[in-house]
Amino acid sequence: MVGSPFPFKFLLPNSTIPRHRRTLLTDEKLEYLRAVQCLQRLPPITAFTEVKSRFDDFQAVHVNLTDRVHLVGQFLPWHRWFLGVFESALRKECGYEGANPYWDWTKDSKNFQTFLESPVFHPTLGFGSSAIASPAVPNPLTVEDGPFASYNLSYGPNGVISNHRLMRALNSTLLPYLSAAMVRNTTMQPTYELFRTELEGRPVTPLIKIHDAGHRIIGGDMADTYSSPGDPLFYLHHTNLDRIWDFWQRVDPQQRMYEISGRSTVDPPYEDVTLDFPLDMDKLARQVRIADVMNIEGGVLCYRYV
Ligand SMILES: [Cu+2]
Repeated sequence: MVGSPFPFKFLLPNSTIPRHRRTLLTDEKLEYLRAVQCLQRLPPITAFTEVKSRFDDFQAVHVNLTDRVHLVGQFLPWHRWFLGVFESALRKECGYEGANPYWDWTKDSKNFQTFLESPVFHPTLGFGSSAIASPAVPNPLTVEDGPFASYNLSYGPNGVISNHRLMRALNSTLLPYLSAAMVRNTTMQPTYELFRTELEGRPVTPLIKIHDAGHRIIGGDMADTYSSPGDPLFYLHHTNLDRIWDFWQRVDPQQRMYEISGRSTVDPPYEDVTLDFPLDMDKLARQVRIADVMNIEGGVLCYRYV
């Protein structure tokens, strides 16, 4: 395996993983993929229409809360808590002992060939093929291999009920937006307000940024704002965004572990989020406040990125 994509973060307690290692071992990859497949077999705890597994629970809650947690100040804290709850389900219900892995796509974005060769698309040690469209076979394409190829998703684009298998449609034109320079441009922003808008992308910004580029470059289910958690790659991409936020926070922890801003709703009347703002997870988990997830090593979370 080249470079260090598909690396990981680890939990502080009882961790035996050496600090310097940045890439998951084969066993650890298989163990993560097994745990996600396990969630796809467990019965749901939410009551949304057509939800048939614990994996679908997360997609359905995301679909239902999408309009409240994107394009707003709570975008990053809400997704951090969502990832924490997902990881907790993997650990408590599926015996997973690791943490959410992240996908550092800067290691793969040199050109389209290196991108297609990314370990995340590996048919047995990754998330299955990239499904590249051609003039003869238009987008999006069904992912035909890998651990998630046979799973039947219940929600499709716009969160509409749609029974289908996982779809992707790789788009090479977005590669430049996933460069190390784009990440640097995000982390150099001096305020949370500038940072969060620089990260999230369209339609908060007129141009594509790292968040929307990561969704759109995969295409298919992953490209839809509502139903994207139907593609397990959602969790790797968002964990990486969470890592970038954590990196930005640690540049000036005294200030940035407490710095939050942005309107709390997409439509007026506008109100700015504060550290007291509640993060709703429906039936997936209890409601916490933004303050509870500002520090990944404290509050209701306990992990660190390596
Ligand atoms: Cu989202």
